Amino acid sequence: MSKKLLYSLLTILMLVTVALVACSSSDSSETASCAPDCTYEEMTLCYPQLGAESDWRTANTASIKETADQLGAQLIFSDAQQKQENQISALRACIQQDVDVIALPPVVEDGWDAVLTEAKNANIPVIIVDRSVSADSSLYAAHIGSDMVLEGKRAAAEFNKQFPDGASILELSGTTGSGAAVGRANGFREDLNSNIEIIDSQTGNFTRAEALPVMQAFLQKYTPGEDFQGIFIHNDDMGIGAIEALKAAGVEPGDLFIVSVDGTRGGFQAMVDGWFQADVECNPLLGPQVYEMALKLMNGESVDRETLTNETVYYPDNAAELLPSRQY
Ligand code: GYE
Repeated sequence: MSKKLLYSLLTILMLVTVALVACSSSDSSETASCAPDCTYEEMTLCYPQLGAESDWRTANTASIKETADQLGAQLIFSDAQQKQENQISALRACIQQDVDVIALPPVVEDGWDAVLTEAKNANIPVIIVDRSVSADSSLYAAHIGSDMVLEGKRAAAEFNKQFPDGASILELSGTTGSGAAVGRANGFREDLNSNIEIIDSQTGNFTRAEALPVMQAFLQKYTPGEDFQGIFIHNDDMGIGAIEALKAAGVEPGDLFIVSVDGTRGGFQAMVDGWFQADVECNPLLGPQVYEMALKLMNGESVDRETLTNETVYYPDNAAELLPSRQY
């Protein structure tokens, strides 16, 4: 065999190998081996929960766990204690275990590109749940959650109605950099009348424990009624922490116009007690939607890229009546 022929044969062999490798990687699409007839019993879903910071979160965790039990799906659950690095480690562990689908409630918006790329390269579809991410949308399959900007707008509408002649207000915001806090703050500012001024805004990290000292510090600086007439609070748990500080300072229910977000039982109780004048709903019961979409992804079916939860605003007038039937 001539040298030339040998080289040609070797080149052809190399090209064929490259083509085969390329084919096999694009062939192993995102569908599971049971597709298109996968059942919930064949599903392992990974849910690296962001924490246990609020009643909303507790209800979300319960919904994810209960739905897995009802459907007979396997769930790999973890609690990142509000730390992104813990969530990323949990995600990597799930990728290593080759789960079928990952559903990720991201603690903050930024910083997910690397691990989402790893999941994509491992052909594991990711559903972003609850809060949003800033990563390119090609790195995940879909998002299921609330419209946080709309929630902020709904809160602004309450202040606009209450203070047609203007007011000064405070804001107790959620976790810095989280989709929930960013969306609510932006929506609120977009729709708030220009004669209503937000004189100060601090984070209480969505927890009762952290909101209490933040409210105490506000009360050191500003006199309720005189310096500010209302407070926008990004979730009910922080609202409950703030109420403790307000009570201790001698503030009475109704002295301030307070609007919160979530619509938990605690929020409803705060309306019954006269502390909150409105509670913007944010529904945590996302389990059924998450598993339904996960199964479609396993089966290679197409899914909606964005699924927003239908929500409303609750008021004190029927809070007592609704409280017993609240699920969270
Ligand atoms: O409002 C708050 C929780 O991301 C929508 O997180 C969620 C928020 C919710 O801690 O209570």
